[in-house]
Amino acid sequence: GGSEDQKRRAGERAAARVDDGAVVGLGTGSTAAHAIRELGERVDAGLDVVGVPTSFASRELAREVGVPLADLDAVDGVDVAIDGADQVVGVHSDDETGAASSVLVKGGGAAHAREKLVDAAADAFHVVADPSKLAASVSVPVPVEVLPAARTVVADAVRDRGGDPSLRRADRKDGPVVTDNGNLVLDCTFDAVDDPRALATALSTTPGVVEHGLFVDLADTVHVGTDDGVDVHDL
Ligand code: DER
Repeated sequence: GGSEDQKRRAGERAAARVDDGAVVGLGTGSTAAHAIRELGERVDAGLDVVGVPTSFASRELAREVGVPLADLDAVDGVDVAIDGADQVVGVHSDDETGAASSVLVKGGGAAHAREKLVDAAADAFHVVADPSKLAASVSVPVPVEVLPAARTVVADAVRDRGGDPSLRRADRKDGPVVTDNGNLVLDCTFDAVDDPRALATALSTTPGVVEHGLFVDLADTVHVGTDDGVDVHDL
C-alpha cells in the first residue's frame, strides 16, 4: 500500500477545495480520514460546512475533529463527496493523456453501501488515493454486501459468474464481519473483469445483494498523493 504521507497529501488537497457553506460527503478509510481531519482544521479556522458521514467510523472521526454533521435525509443535496478506494481502474499517474477511468473498487472497509449512496448523491465526487490504488484492470476482490439470509444464494450466483466468494471474517470477533447496516460481506475474487459495467449490473440485480463495491461512472476526479505532491485526474 501507499505511504501515510501520500494518503495525507491526497486527503488534504481534496479537503482544501471544499467551499464555505458546502455539504460534504465524508468517506470511509484511512485516506478519507485525512480529508476529514483537514476539514476539522478548516472548521476551527472558520469554515462553515456540514458533513454527511458514510459510516459509523467516519461519523466518529468527524465528531472527534469537530466537523458538524447531518444525515443525508436532513440536507438538501450533497455538494461534494470525498472518499477513498481500494482500486482506481485505468488512470495512469504518469500519463496525462491516458483515458480516464470511471471504475472504482470500494468496500475494503465494508462501508460501500452508504458510501455509494452519498458519493452518488454528491454533485462532485472526489476520490483520494495513493499510487498503489491505480490499476489497469480490476485486480482486487469485489466486496458484496448481502442480507445475512442471502449469503449462500448470492455466493452461488457469484460462482455462476466465475467468481470466488468468501465470507469476510472478523479479526476480533468470532464469526463474520457485520456491516453498519447489519449485513454480511462476501469478498468476490474474479480472474478477470473484462466488463466491469456488466458485472456491476449483474451483481446489482442479484436478489439478496444490498450493494457491491464496483463504483461505475460515479467519480469526477481522483487525487493521487505522491511523494512530490498530488496528481489530480479528471475522470
Ligand atoms: O472501504 C472503502 O471503500 C474505503 O474507502 C477503502 O476502499 C479505502 O480505504 P483506505 O483509504 O484506508 O485504503
